[in-house]
Amino acid sequence: MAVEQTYLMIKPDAVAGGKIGRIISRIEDTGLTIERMELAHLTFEQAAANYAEHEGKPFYDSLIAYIVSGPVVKLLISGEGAVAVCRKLMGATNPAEATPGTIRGDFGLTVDANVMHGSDSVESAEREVAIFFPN
Ligand code: IDP
Ligand code: MG
Repeated sequence: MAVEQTYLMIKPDAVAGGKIGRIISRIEDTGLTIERMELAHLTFEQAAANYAEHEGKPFYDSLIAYIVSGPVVKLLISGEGAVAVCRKLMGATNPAEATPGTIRGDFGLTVDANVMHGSDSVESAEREVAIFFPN
């Protein structure tokens, strides 16, 4: 594996639910490096750019409305195999199917408010980092 960057985001349900600290602890426990971290309210344009691959799907409109509904925590993470390490740490998209011990398995309840976003490939990560940390 190579040193990679990945983009993670703690979603509005987890921020509102007071789970930032516990989620950050789990990210730190992996040994990966937190390069940037910022509490922010996403613009509609950022949300649409991040989820462009899902445009036209039945859940797209509610996904965009949800992700701009409250503050999120944006994270730029780096380290050996960072993309795959973080996907494993997050668990399956649907918290009901996510393994206990994963962030979604432990802190999530529904697929539409599933605690975290994480880039699914090195290519996605490059695209997403450019959207959320342009400087
Ligand atoms: P991922 O977040 O695990 O990469 P994606 O398939 O990329 O999953 O979907 C993006 C987000 O869209 C998910 O995190 C979830 O919040 C939402 N989503 C995905 N599939 C569904 C669905 O069937 N119903 C409602 N929301 C969904
Ligand atoms: Mg995805």
